[in-house]
Amino acid sequence: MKLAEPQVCDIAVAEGLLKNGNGHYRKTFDDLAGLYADTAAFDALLADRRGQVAYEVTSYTPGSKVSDLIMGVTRMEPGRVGDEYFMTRGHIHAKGDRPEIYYGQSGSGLMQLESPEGEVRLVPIGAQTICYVPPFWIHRSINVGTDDLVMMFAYPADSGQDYGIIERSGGMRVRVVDDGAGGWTQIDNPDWRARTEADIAAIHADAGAVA
Ligand code: S6P
Ligand code: ZN
Repeated sequence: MKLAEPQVCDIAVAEGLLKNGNGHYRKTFDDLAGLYADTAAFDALLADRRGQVAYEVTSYTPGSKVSDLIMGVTRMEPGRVGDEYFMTRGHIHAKGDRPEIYYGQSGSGLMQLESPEGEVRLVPIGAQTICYVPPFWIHRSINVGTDDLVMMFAYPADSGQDYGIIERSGGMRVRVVDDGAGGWTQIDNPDWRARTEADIAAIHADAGAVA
């Protein structure tokens, strides 16, 4: 059996990039319409920063089998839209039972996790923090610092991402905002709608687990 060759990549921490990978995408602020609560503040930000990168992902994908791992780096700009800190779109893995690890490289972030039933966890991530995102948790990263947030990640290559789950519930259950003293605090998202039993059952049915 011909085995895959090892792949060696470097994490350029200051640039926030994985070098020698095979994937790279950027999300500009224009791509993030609808993500933040304060739409007037978002429009003001866009007027200044249209076309500029909010976050970017560089990665290495060896293949698409469950037995492969995708590894990569997310770099996110610091800042806020109104009171709300910059964040990624967030998703659940399309095969919901696929886990992920995030490994902080620089900056100050949070991993926001939400279970299908609506439990919330906010896990601080700094350099050298490694966070295990268990199966079935919706996850997004948030930059609560004043510098770029750079995190390495790895997850099974057949996981896929379902972004609609957050839109369907009116956003995630809490929003992370400036606490007025240079830190962060969480507030309830009044638009959030709990998932139904049928929604939750569908998430588990899409697990894709091998028995
Ligand atoms: C993929 C993994 C990361 C994120 C990246 C951007 O499962 O969690 O690669 O894709 O941090 O976040 P998002 O929410 O825009 O995909
Ligand atoms: Zn993920």
